[in-house]
Amino acid sequence: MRYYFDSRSGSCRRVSAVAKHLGIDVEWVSVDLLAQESHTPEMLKLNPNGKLPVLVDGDLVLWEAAAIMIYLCDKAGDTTLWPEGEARHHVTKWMFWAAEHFRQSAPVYFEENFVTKLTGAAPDTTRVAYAEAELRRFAAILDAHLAENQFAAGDAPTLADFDLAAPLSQMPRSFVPYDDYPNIMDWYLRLGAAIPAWAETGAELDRRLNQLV
Ligand SMILES: N[C@@H](CCC(=O)N[C@@H](CS)C(=O)NCC(=O)O)C(=O)O
Repeated sequence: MRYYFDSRSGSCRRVSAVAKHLGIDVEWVSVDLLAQESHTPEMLKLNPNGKLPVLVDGDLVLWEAAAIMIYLCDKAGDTTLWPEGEARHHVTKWMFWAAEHFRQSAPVYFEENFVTKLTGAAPDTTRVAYAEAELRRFAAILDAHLAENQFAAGDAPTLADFDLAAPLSQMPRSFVPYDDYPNIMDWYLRLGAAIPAWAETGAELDRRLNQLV
């Protein structure tokens, strides 16, 4: 299996953490997103979106981090991160909710508060104000849920936690105000403590992005 990734990406972090945590033997192929390497003709053949992560296993080519995470769990026969039965429906509920709602605001903050610093462009404050309204609407829901639950789908971490936690990876640079939500902040630390691969991939992401500024 070949896994194309950039360790500075929160989307790739989700897959990298699963591969490391489950000890799956993949060929790690580093792609430089800032050098536009995900848009070469070869990479666009694998993923026409020009995005990472991408996984290739024989004839199967997968993009979308969530699809790849599920594939890796199935391949490894894992039922901890990807539990069976009713629990799986709660995991997929939070995974879809993360993609459709909770994760939507973070890229706006990243682009306006970090990428503009690298390019010298002026931040678009109207865009950030809209992202903030959306963020606050959905963060309050996750925060209330985590007041009653250790992890998104119960007492142990699952793929849903990786999908929900990924946007917090860029918090030191994007300044999304997740720290107004104490249960979210506590859960994020709990996830890193429960899954060392989550903490390790976060440290590597920070190390490499801090080199840019
Ligand atoms: N929905 C996709 C998002 C992937 C994504 O946005 N990847 C970013 C890095 S975090 C990327 O490759 N951006 C490069 C580009 O758009 O050119 C997933 O979950 O895999």
